[in-house]
Amino acid sequence: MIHTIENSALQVNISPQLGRWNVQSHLRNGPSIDGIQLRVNYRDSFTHYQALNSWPAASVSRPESVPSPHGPLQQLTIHIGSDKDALRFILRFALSKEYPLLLWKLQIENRGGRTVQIDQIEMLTAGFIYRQFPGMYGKVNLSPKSLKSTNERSRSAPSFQDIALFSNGWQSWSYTGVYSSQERYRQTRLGLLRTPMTANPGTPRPRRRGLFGSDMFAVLGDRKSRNAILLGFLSQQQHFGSVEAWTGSSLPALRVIANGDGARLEPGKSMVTDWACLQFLHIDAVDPLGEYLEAVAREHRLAALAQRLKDSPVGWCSWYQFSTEDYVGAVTAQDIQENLKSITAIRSGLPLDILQIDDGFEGQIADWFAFSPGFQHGVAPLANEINQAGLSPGLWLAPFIVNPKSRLARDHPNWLLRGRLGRPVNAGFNWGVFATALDLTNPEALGYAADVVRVAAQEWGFSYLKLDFLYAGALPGRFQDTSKTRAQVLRDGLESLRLAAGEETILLGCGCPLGSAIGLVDAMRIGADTARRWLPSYKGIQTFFQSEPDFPSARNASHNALTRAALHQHWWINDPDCLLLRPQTELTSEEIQTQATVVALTGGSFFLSDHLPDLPPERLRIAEVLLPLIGKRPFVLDWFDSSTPAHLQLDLESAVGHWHLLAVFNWADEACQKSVQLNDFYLEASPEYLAREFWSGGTFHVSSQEDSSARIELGTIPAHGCALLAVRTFQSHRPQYVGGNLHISQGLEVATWEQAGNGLAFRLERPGQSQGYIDLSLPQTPRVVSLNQQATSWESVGERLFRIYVNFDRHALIELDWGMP
Ligand code: 9PG
Repeated sequence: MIHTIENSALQVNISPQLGRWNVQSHLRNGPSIDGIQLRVNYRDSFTHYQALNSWPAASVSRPESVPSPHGPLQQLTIHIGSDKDALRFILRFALSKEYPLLLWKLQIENRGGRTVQIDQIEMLTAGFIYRQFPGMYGKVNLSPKSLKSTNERSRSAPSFQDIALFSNGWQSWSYTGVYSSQERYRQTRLGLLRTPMTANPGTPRPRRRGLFGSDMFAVLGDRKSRNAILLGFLSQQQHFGSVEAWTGSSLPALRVIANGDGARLEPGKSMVTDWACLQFLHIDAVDPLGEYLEAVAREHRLAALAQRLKDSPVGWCSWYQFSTEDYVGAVTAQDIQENLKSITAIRSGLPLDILQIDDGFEGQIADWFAFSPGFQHGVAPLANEINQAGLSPGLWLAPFIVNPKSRLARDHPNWLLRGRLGRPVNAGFNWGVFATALDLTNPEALGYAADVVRVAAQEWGFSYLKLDFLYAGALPGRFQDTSKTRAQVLRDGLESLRLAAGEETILLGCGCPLGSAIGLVDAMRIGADTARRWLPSYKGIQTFFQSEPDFPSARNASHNALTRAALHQHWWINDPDCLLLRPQTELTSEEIQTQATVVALTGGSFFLSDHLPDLPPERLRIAEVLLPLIGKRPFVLDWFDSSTPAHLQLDLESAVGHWHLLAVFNWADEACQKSVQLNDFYLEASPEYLAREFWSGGTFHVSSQEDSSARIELGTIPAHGCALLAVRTFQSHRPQYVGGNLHISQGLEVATWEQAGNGLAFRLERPGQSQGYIDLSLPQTPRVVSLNQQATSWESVGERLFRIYVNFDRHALIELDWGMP
């Protein structure tokens, strides 16, 4: 007998006799997956077992409605015994009426007399990944069957060249992006120096072309039909989730795995997975991952949590100025004080809110209550000074990682997580050593980590904490509590840190497995560190390091800021890492403009990290034009088509009406002719557009009358450069704001806009002192132009285009008229 549940988006058919199920989209030509299997790999002290290849003695209960954070779910429950009847499995499928997702979870009960260890729970296997799979294989159908019946043979042949996978990286720094079927999964070449940091040990790391891993969720899609399947988990509270996908032939394959980590399940005990989740989606939907990301947010009850942070944080961080080439902190209290002084001095033009002290103040990583020689009096007096200056003090801490040379390692050897041979685990090579980690299931060790956070927030007075190297709380090892999965250990650890910090403290997660921190942190680093160079290097050597996918570099930081832009404001505020502006780095001015554009258009937090007393005014200006932050999540138009997205769109609105910011990036290592094809973006139809490029100031009239593919020729864009256009529908008979150099949005600075007859009056608003110009399109040449009732200079800069020079403090009222009185 086949059991069916369905909602408006999809239908699930379950065959307990076969131990298989399938799921299909209700859309005509929509995708489907057939012959799906589940599998549980477990062991006792003697033998490895595999369960659920068949479902012996399955009994299916009638669908029932159960309440959930996603509204009522229609749930189907299947009880399955194991071959030896020692383990019992309860499989639940659930559908919501409102949301297009399928959810399922598996509960495992140990009814036998022996403890078992759960290694891997395959929540879904379909299609052929490895030859050694026994039995029949399911099938993943991405492209519509019905296309085959049309005459267009060429279009109907589902070519594997068009299949691609969006893969999410393990933690903050880990590479995230889309792979085409001809590529290989990007991995570090530095082996055990780095894998403990940036890869989940339970996520497959295949080397074969077309075969990829992903963490927590992944999207398999067809670039031609634009159909895609999202698979993943709604939370990472019970298990870390991994996806493996094969794209190298016309029959793709998928596996969704909950990492069991060998956690022990004692007789009489049971465990349950997080919800696994499947969604059929359209690659070109406005917010393609939005349904899934919001379901994850609901699962963590994010809406109900206190909203500490509405606006993205703005501040200064000490790391990228005061660290050495080999990533060691070399900052002093005096450096902090000098920069505090500068921040206060330049505040009227550049309002920074947070001064965050990074790595280098502590006596040693793990010895958080001892201080380096540069911080004789600790950091509490600095927190006080920063507070006195009207800023929020921020502090970096890495509460789960341990330097083996620390006092803590010496004094509390039993707090360290150890591997099979009894040696402290490898947490990756950093600070010139192989770091190690705390065993967070040891209550004293976790108590210490939480106390560090409590003292920093509650006693020293830091209201913003950057909690770093958090992956160290999820390394594999022999935990004191052997019943816990690594996901449970990290989630519990992070919950303790949030509790210790208090609800009021702003927490930034960094080096953190993403899913574990949802609902616990306010902001999250979503990419590799930036650096003083475009490409990764170490101690000045670039050759071995430049292809490292998640090593500190401006390129790697910008890449993930784009590929993970979708998470912003769904799960937290994205942190794209600092923007380095000083001329003393190896970054070109185009690379800096590109990074500034990425940071501004992806909406996340904004931190500077230069020694401010030495920063030239023209560099400071780049920061000024980003404030106030726009804060919005953009459309990443080619998120599924380019490994590093090159097309961003942000729709904005102010007193001047609505307009579009379009960014085009040249990620190539050489200069390149670029043009903007307006119909690549989501614009309203119009016979003519008016566009202004922010960094060069060039203006363009683009007509689409004769040629439906309206195009802007941008000329040559240098290597790693970009163009940022503000595009507006042109209205020849009315005055129009075209843009200017006051703010990167080219329009949010306009607070009011009134036109009457041949006159125009509008107000500009900026955080402090502003000097620059704005460009207007006017039906005729103006007669007089005034700024706050004083005449101001202006000039004609093109056909009906006029540039008005402005210099004002916070508010400017611009008045002008044209033509006959
Ligand atoms: C302080 C730094 C800064 C930085 C954090 C984190 O791959 N790596 O070797 C690697 C080294 C350092 C690192 C990230 C990765 O930096 O992201 O902002 O706080 O720690 O030590």
